[in-house]
Amino acid sequence: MIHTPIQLQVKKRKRQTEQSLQVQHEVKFRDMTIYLVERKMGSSRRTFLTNLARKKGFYVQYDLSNEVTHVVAEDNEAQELRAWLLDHGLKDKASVQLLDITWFTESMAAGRPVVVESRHRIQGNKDQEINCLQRSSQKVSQYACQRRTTIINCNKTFTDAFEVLAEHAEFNENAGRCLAFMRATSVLKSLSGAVGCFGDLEGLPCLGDQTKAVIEDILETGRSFKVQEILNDEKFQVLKLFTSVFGIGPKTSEKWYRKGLRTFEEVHADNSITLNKRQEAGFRYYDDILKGISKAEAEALAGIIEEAVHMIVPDATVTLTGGFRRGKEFGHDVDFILTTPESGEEEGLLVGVIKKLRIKGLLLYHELHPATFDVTKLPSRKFEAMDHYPKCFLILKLWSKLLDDSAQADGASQRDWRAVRVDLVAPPISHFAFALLGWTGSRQFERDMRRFAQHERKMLLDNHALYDKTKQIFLLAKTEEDIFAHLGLEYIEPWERNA
Ligand code: DCT
Ligand code: MG
Repeated sequence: MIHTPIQLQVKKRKRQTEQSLQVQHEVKFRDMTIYLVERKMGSSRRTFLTNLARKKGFYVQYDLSNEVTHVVAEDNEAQELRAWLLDHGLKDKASVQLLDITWFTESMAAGRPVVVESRHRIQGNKDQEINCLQRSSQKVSQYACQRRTTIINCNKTFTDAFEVLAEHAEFNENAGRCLAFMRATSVLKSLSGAVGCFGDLEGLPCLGDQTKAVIEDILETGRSFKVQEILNDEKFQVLKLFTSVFGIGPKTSEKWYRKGLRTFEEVHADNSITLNKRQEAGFRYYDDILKGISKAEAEALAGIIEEAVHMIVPDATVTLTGGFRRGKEFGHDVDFILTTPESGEEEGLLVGVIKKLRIKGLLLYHELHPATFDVTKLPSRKFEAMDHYPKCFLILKLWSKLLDDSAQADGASQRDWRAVRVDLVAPPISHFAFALLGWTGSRQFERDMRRFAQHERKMLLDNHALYDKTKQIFLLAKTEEDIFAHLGLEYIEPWERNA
């Protein structure tokens, strides 16, 4: 059958309407937008796969917009596919991943996006691939707040190594070296593909000679000798063990190491050591806290906190922040921001919530830090300083029965609950946007946003406010978008802030 142009238009419109009328499924994986290439796949298979992915919580688009992050094709040769995509309006080729259908089917089977491996990529000849990564690297900003970093890290081999080096530098109180490795980690995490050869690093910011030497080692031998040496070092292992306890930082760990202590048993047996309340709780719930918290557990906790909050202030709001707001599947704690419609009720709310949690038998440990808020001292120049909002650090009892997955129950100890770390912070409602931005993190993203504000805009940003030094005024913000706009930055979604 031959279609006239008008028939074709009608058919196209009909198809678009059909697509827009489809059942709306909840999007679980917000940090990626998939586009399935119809070329060679055929329209009915494409529709089938689209529906399947949407049902599983993936966001699939029919149009090749700038939002697309993952292009999936079947039986397409690399060069032909690239030409076809350019022809169909793909603009920012460097930031999308070109993936074979195997990545898609594996992700459907797993019920979540599987990590992109090089076997999933649709690759032309090697030279083209290298050039492709180089071209994208020229645009990489030195500031994390100008990069989009999802939880998908294509360069884990390198970033794991850098994280060891950063921690080692921190233990040795070498803050500059620590920051250098953290910045390099953050740049590599933002790349849409894996670094495959030394040439790929050209044009990338924040990579010094030392970081490049580590990458070169890994590229050549699959590992870094320096990192291996640190991992095998007794002192590093002991400091890592001690700092893994809630309440014990590098300074205390170093002190204990110098005393000759190497194990928890030795710490407990040493009569000259008096643990503070936080450290006691850290040891008591060590195994539980070390395990980390899943997204399902974070959601269950949100319900518990909301219930307690609403018993004190019925119209208060509870907002999940920290790593979970950035789309992470696991975290070491759960961070919530509480706000009340009336400024001034914040601290009372925290006290009340702690009381309710205690009555319910859920409070295992609490530490309340009252507000040290002094408006005349704003904005703070101490970028790394704790903010001044009232907050509390808690360890709560999470009943296994609250979770759908009974496998979450602590089988080993036969307990039907586990201890989890929760942070609550309660800024005045007028400061909500700044607190939300600050507590969403990541730490590197926040650091770079403050650095960008100061060096590029002559502004001071912290968890409380944004100050324009040239105009000598505070810039008000109701939303995070307002803050990005004041700074002249493109908005970066929370799930793109995993720097
Ligand atoms: N933060 C802050 N001031 C603090 C502590 C934290 O502004 N005194 C910010 C930085 C990141 C965010 O709050 C959450 O902190 P964490 O819970 O330590 O980090 P996370 O990104 O949530 O990671 P994790 O999954 O390990 O909890
Ligand atoms: Mg957290």
